Amino acid sequence: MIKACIFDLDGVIVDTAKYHFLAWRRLANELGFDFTEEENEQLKGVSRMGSLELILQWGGIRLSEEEKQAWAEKKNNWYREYILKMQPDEILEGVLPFLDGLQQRGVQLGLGSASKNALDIITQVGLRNRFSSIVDGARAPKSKPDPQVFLIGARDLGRQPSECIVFEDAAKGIDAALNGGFFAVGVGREEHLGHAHWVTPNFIGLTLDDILRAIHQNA
Ligand code: B16
Ligand code: MG
Repeated sequence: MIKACIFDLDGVIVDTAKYHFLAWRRLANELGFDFTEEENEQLKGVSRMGSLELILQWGGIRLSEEEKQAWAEKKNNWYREYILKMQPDEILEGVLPFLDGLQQRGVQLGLGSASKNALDIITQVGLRNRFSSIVDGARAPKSKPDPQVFLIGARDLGRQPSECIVFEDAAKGIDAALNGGFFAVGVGREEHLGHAHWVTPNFIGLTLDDILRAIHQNA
């Protein structure tokens, strides 16, 4: 029986991935190189410092620990300029009716994000009070594919992982959910998320029954 749904934030509830990309790209450009949207895909669900390490590798750049901290802070300030302007109309299409449907059925809602900005984003788009558990990058320092972020969420809600569905847009987030023993639904493209129990392009018109049918067929 599914008692709770735990949602990733970036790329599932809102499209902040585009703001991360703009801010990281600005950092790369200032350091004298560039990277592609395909490379950016590898940053989804990865912590801030983990993302910086990858980007510096792509650019073939070595920095001291102090320099890395300074660049990560710069990037975060650029990123925050975008997120602090976010409005409720940036909630991805289909998400609100889907959350409504879950709440009407008494399914608990949790948020599980690697982002240390998660609370600000969810407040900005007016969804903070919807979630009974919010686990962000500060509460769960271990980066996905470690299941820590979702395990803390399940514990907050008083549920076993086998009673929860995790919704994720990142391949590493699906790994994290599977590593923790959760049902995993990929939100995005099959080619990136094919290892999930089921993949949907988005939440438009989706119901919990559609998902239960699909994940039980694929389990
Ligand atoms: P911050 P999610 C993740 O959020 C993003 O996908 C990832 O690109 C980002 O580097 C990470 O949060 C950390 O974000 O710099 O705001 O702490 O997808 O797990 O909600
Ligand atoms: Mg994400």
